[in-house]
Amino acid sequence: MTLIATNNVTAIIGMGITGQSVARYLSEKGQPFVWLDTRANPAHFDSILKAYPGLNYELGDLCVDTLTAVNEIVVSPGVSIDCDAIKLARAAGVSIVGDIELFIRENDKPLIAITGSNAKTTVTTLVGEMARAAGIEVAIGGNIGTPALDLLQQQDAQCCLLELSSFQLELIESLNADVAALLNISEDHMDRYANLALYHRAKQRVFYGAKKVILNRADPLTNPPLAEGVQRYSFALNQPDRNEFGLQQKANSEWLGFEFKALLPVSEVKMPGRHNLENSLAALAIGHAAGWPMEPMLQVLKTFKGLPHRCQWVAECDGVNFYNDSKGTNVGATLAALNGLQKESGKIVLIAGGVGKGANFSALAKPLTHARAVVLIGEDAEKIAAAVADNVECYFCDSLEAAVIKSLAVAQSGDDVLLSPACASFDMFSGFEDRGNAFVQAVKKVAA
Ligand code: UMA
Ligand code: ADP
Repeated sequence: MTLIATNNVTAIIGMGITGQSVARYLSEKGQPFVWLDTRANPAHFDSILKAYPGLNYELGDLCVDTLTAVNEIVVSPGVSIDCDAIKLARAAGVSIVGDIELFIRENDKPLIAITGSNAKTTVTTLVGEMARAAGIEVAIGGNIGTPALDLLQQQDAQCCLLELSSFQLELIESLNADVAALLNISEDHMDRYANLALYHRAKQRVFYGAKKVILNRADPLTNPPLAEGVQRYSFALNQPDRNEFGLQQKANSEWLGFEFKALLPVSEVKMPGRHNLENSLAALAIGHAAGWPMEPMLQVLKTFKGLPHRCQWVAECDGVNFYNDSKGTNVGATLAALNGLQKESGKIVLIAGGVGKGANFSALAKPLTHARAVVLIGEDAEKIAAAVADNVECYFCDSLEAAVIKSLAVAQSGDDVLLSPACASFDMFSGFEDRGNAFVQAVKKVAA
């Protein structure tokens, strides 16, 4: 069915959880809308029709006449704005925004915004735990799962915490966050961006209008544009200086520190891997910038074990430890996991492969020189092999279960087997959780 929208109507594109939150929000405001989805049969269509009797909707190719006739288009993050219909609407003066822009217009609470190519969900969760430990009621949403507009319902919240993707940041005019953090930048979503510079530009939008900024001083691409009166804090694994979080030596051991003060021995941080020390420092920097007390934040680091599917220890078999890093869906994440788990004795057998999203895998070659082997699965297995085979032994397997068996066969006692695919999972699984669960099952089978 095609219904042409009229003026003073908002268009929503996408019937996923973002689109549904926008529809709820506009309905409450009494704002009429037309709802579009480019799929012929979107997943939640039947329940949407039930919830909105008489809905004005369009399925299939976006209709230029509809999009140029509305006042504003709210585009879901998974929908690219680089298409003719949206471009023509913009040229015709129609406002193109995302759900986060609608959220910013309404939100009157302090806002913390976190982005980066990797570690967003870990750091956002950690910061949320730190807020609670400091006695602050916090509403958490965005890319982490709860759509931002739903946070407006959490009236008791004293502060809002958003994890933001580049897709969401693209559609924001000015975020004006009280604290904005850019954790790291490495290639991701290269099937949606023509080059790294465009992706980087989208990520930098987290800093627009920010009062306090957090950057990673080991990653120059996280440097915010210069602006007067903006308080800067940084984190990295080196020795901290003024306004810096980092690692320092105290009594022959390594400590997390701020400026010249040692805060917590590294040995007391519960999350595994050196990259999680970076994440701990980033979270402390964000909490400190938000004005929260240090002591309860440090207590959280002593108990927070990290999230499932992120460098999670699974089991040990014949002296070989298995780690599930199924959420390692790009090259930067896999590099962090490889470096993070590296130890003095024992080598890593890496299981990688899947849907590469147009990535260049060559950055994996050098660190894999130190690995025992790479076991490859999925659509882009050959592509990864082409990039790394000169540096490390490569094996190909038809399934993740076969890859686990092969990994155990090539590993030696003291080695680690790491599933960190550097790829999305959709060629073989319904998502990274499904892939991680399949890995855990296969490991438990060989370890039984
Ligand atoms: N759709 C189209 N045309 C397209 C693509 C999608 O019409 O070209 C429709 C689909 O048919 C579907 C709807 O859009 O009906 C889905 O919208 P969506 O892809 O924007 O997904 P949502 O369900 O709204 O979830 C989004 C984020 N998804 C993406 O960015 C792809 C979720 O992040 C986020 O949790 C949620 O909003 C709440 O903010 C997920 C994600 O994969 C976890 N994010 C990427 C990542 O982390 O790498 C960026
Ligand atoms: P995101 O939400 O950005 O995808 P997650 O917290 O879910 O981030 O972690 C995703 C993956 O990023 C992990 O599985 C791990 O491989 C990698 N990772 C974790 N910490 C870091 C870090 N500090 N730098 C780079 N990669 C990291």
